[in-house]
Amino acid sequence: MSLFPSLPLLLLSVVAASSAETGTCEDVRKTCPVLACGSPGINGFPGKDGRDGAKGEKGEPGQGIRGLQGPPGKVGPPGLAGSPGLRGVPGLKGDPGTCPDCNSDLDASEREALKSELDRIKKSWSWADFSLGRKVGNKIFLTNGDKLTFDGVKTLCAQFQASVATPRNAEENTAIHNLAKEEAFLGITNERTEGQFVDLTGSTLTYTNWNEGEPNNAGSEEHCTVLLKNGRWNDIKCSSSFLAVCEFPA
Ligand code: MMA
Ligand code: CA
Repeated sequence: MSLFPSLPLLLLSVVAASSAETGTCEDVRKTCPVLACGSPGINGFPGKDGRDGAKGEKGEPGQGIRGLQGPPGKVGPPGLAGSPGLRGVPGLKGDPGTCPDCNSDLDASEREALKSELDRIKKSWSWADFSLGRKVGNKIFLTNGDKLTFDGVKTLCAQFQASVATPRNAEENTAIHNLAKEEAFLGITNERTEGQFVDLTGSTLTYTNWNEGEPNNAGSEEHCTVLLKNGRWNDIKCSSSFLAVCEFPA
């Protein structure tokens, strides 16, 4: 037998080698002539749905029309107070007042006469250094020489639209001291609150000149004040009688 295969067998080998790559029925039949080729089958049903894919990236904003504006927010806290406004225009002039006790029936010449008489009296007090009176600042201290209880002095002074002498400083205290040659009541009491001496308007004193050891409320019944002969003060019984000194506006 020859060393080389026959030519037809060699060709068949070459065809068989190439048919393995294409795989049609025709090709297969060439390698296996026993097989008969039929018409192609119809397509099978689609396979089941695959798994969900990975989530996609966020899309671009939509192009729809903008929604309506929301309602206003809550009211905020009150702001700081503003600076004061400008001064208003002055009001209208008021109606004339009534004055039942002021001699409105005086004619012009009578009023003028009264005014000059008052000026004359004021002027005389301004230089006066009488034994019965002393002027200090805008006050005149006067005495009529009477010795009265504290209530008696208050009543006397009130009759002249005056008040009981009340020294507000050392100068006034000296003026009363020079006027009074004996102990004189001052307009200073603690009748309302023991331990608290006040003036006759109830105001706290801003000037005092108590004698040594005073006020001592001796016998628990000293609620009035006298100016002693040494010019200092002593608390004393209101029912005792001392010199009456009044003070007048000048
Ligand atoms: C003493 C002294 C005073 C007191 C009087 C009362 C003479 O002074 O005790 O404080 O007010 O007595 O007479
Ligand atoms: Ca006393």
